[in-house]
Amino acid sequence: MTEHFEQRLETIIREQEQLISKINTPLSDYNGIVRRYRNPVITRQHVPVAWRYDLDPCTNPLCMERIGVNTTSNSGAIKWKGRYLLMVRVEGVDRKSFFAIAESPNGIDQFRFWPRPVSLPDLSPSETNIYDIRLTVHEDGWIYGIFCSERHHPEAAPGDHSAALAASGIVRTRDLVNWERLPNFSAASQQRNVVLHPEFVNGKYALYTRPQDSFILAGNGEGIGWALIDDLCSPVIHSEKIINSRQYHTIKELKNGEGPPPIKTARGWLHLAHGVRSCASGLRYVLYIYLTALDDPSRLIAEPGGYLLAPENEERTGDVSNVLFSNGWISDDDGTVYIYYASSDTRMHVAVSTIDRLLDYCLHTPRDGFRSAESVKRINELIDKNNAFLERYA
Ligand code: M1P
Repeated sequence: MTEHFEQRLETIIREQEQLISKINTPLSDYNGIVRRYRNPVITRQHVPVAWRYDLDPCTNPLCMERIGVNTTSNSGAIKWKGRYLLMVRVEGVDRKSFFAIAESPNGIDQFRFWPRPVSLPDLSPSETNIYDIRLTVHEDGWIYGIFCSERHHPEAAPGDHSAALAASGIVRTRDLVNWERLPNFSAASQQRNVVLHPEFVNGKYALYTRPQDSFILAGNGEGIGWALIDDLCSPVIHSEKIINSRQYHTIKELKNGEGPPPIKTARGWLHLAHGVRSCASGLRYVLYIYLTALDDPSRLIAEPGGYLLAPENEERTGDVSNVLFSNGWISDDDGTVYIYYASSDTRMHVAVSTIDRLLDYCLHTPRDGFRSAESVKRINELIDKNNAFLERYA
């Protein structure tokens, strides 16, 4: 080995180890609902050196990176054998995404990738890109992963190399190592952000869907949909009803999409979703929460106005700026909720809350009044209540 090669490799490995073992700390800025952490939990610098570098000094004497990684973002999440696992969307510099699992002992730092990326069964040569997996531990005993399966639009005009079609792919596993691929969902429209509900509903598999007219825009797709299907081995979405709508002048006026599978709580199914609006700087993605009924997960019972989390500080810039996106959270036995979110399609973060706090937020934050006058009315009501309280105890 040349001295240069040896030194450089030693530096690369040492710096990566320092990054992985760095302790994460909560930020002091806290609204009582959800607490952010200082460091991203996974970045492209976390991706194993052996996936990127040829470690043989004879074939890589200058110790250069051979396979570059662009981003590590939108990750599914699961607690598995006492460890916190993220199934990360890793995107190469060639723009192709794939999945790779990283695990942490505590959910907030020390995420380390498993030795190899996930190799999913390859269904069709036309499938160009896969991303945004949601992991559902289903009561049928399988762990399912539903993800976006993208291909070039078969009817794209000559010379149009951008038109794409989004469908939803399904895999299932019992050990997170061996994956069985099922046929992609068949549906009337393009579909992204399809999420499997963890329990049977009326004896059927239940899905959160996101009908969309085109690859980017929801168009006439009015929001997050709900569909029941008999069989995931020949999965056909026959009909959908909208359970969480888009609305003018809200955080989700352009489109919205279900995040991770909902969490079952004593007060209802707790959902995390993303809402998108259009502005001068492009599309702005924020995260919001809503609650549906335990006896009917498609019935909305509470939805606070506005967002839970929006891009802040360094989160605002990246590969696709002004975006927060989440497709994974973990609810621990003690009630702690780890919300894993990507900022600007570039890096993964964690924000921590509890079931009690999220329910309190959901049930006691005013709903969106849809008009400025309503917003002022709500603030005045709170001021009146506070004044009455303060007078009573003065
Ligand atoms: O770039 C922001 C997001 O854009 C898409 O979101 P949606 O599914 O709501 O259209 C996805 O490509 C997502 O991966 C990405 O983070």
